[in-house]
Amino acid sequence: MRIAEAELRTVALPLITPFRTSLGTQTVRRALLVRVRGAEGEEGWSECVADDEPTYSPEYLEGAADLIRRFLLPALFAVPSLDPAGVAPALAHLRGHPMAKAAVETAVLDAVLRARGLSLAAHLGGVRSSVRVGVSVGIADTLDDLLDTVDRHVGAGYARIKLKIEPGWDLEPVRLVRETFGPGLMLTADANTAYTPADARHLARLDAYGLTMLEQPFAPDDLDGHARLAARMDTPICLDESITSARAATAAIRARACSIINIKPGRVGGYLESRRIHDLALAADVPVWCGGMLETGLGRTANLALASLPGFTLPGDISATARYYERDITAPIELTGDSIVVPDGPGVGVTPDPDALAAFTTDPPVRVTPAG
Ligand code: SMG
Ligand code: MG
Repeated sequence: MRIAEAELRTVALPLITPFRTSLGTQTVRRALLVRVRGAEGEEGWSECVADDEPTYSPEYLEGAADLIRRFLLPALFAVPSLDPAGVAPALAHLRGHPMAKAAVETAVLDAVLRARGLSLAAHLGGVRSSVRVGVSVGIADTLDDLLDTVDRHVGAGYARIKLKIEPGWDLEPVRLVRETFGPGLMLTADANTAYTPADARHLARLDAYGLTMLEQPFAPDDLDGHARLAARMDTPICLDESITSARAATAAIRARACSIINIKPGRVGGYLESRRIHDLALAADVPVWCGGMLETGLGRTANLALASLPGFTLPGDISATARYYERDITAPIELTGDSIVVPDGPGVGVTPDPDALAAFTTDPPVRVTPAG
């Protein structure tokens, strides 16, 4: 395709309940949406997962919007015949910013696949028509609140519960949830880098609770620290923030810093790089699962396509709409048993609902054309 114009808009969706992690508390999900239109009328949509603040990653929403408008789109306008696989190479001279790049690549993928009548799941090599999913449970005000929340999600059918932890909220909540819900519950913990290797002895006490994994205890660039922890703990270590590319995934596996990988398309620069990480992890016998960034229905639907690949053997952080939002910008995503159906429509398989867009858009959309 040749991109003729693009539109950037920000939506703000109130979360049903505040989401607290070791990085902070979110009550509203602001999301940057990208729409591209091709010279032949092709149209594609995507969502950039950059947050309001650069806490989870160095990227943030306004920065991503600026970068897309000033650098990424102009670089792509200059390509007369743009294939989805050509987007990353055309942007490779611009350093960093995987979330912004992923959003642009995904919009192009959606436009091209829709024009060809092919689903994203089929294009990526998906093998499952529905995927098992879990829910990520934030740090609660009290242990009673935590148990109530977990009980609700277990009752809804989720295949796995992930508890956010931080110093002061770790052994006790994990112990209590394990004791209350029994050994049959698939349980994990995610620290979002809240610990240092000096906490290794403390973290090793989590081994008593049969966690399926401990996610990202240390800083993103501390592969050595994670490798040492992995060597002393029985609980498998999973990396999230550390895995920024296929090359980073290879380095982490070689260093034995993790035995499980969380793949988030935004963090690694898109669905095509996500597939490469999936492929290399599968070859190395490292299970992967699809992470979440509190996406709207648009981003979560695309994640379902990725999670249908064969190496995604663990339930992902792709919950039903009801876990996040009263009203979404797409039709609500529903849980069926412990799974969600992978859409098979062309492209990502959903487009934002115009009424919902009108209701949630915060600023006038910005139109970007080759003329400026
Ligand atoms: O989308 O359900 C979701 C949230 C999943 O916990 C989740 N994401 O580190 O894995 C993670 C976090 C990142 C976002 S919160 C800062
Ligand atoms: Mg994580």
